[in-house]
Amino acid sequence: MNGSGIKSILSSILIISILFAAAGCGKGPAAANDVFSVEEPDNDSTVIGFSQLGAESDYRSANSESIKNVFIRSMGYTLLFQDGQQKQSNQISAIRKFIQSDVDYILLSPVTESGWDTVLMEAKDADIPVILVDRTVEVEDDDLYLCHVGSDFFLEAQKACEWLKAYTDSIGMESGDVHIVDLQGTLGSSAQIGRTLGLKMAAAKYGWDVKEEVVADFTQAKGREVMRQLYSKYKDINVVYCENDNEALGAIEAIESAGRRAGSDINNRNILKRSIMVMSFDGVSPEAIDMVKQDKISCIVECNPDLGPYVRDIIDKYEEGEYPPRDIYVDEKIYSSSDRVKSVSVNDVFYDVTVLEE
Ligand code: GZL
Repeated sequence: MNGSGIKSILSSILIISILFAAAGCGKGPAAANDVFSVEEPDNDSTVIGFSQLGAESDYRSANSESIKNVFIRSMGYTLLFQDGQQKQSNQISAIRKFIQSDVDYILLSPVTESGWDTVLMEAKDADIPVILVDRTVEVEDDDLYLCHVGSDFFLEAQKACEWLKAYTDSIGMESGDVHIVDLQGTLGSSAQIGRTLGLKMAAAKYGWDVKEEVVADFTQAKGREVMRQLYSKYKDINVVYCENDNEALGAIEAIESAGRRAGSDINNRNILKRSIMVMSFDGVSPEAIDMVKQDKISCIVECNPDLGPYVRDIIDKYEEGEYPPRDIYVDEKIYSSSDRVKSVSVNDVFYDVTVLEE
């Protein structure tokens, strides 16, 4: 690291310590809402600034841990971590501080897709490569980031909907009898955009009745609140499409507090025994996985949070002059409580279904 690099590290430590103190941190273990937390920097290390969008879900916590686990001092890195607390303004100010600190790379997990052109142009002008982690952005100039590594959210939705189609066919249920509500993730996030669009297109193709889409923000509390409202409004709901596991756990609470059962038996002739199906995405929360084993969640399409190794591989190769592909998508499974659907096909590619049993 040259002299200016050492100077910028020292300035970043100064910035971080000021912020650390301002956030009331530095007293005991780091608080969950630290704006900055940093491992002791080493002047010869590669400095990574990571703007994480928040800590709203089990996926998010696992995703943050995955990045923190790979960019460690013993491996030659210094990680500056910022929890944006679901606010784009926090993420933009963090990116600007990373630029002032002259970091070597910026990682961004953007809370929503739009509004990044200006700050990413500032990073480009500072000659700092930006890697999009998990979600992606919608920008005028695709040259504003090096690459995106994460999930194909539209494909995730296609897998979920093909599973639902195959499952309802297997129990002899007519498409017109499928009445769905969509508990959406954070509005404008690429995960929400892809998962909502996938359901819309499948419903149009198969003739399902999507009664309403309501934002549930990827959280359990909001999932519970929204499901309560929707159940009081529509008594014929038989499928709840949750755009992540935390919402699904909340929806199950609401279903059960209404005296109904969450499960796959949605076509039982005895209305008193008929279940309401809950579908979801992620497969990170152990509680959600357990709900599949209990047949309270019928299908989870995995959303793989373990992106740290992929990002480090991108950086290590880029340091050697190798440019990454534009988009790097991670492999993801499909979990189900039912063995009725063995696999699903999307665009002539087959994806196996993993049955989870108690
Ligand atoms: C998807 C990720 C989503 C998860 C949610 O990659 O952005 O955000 O599905 C999380 O759990 O809140």
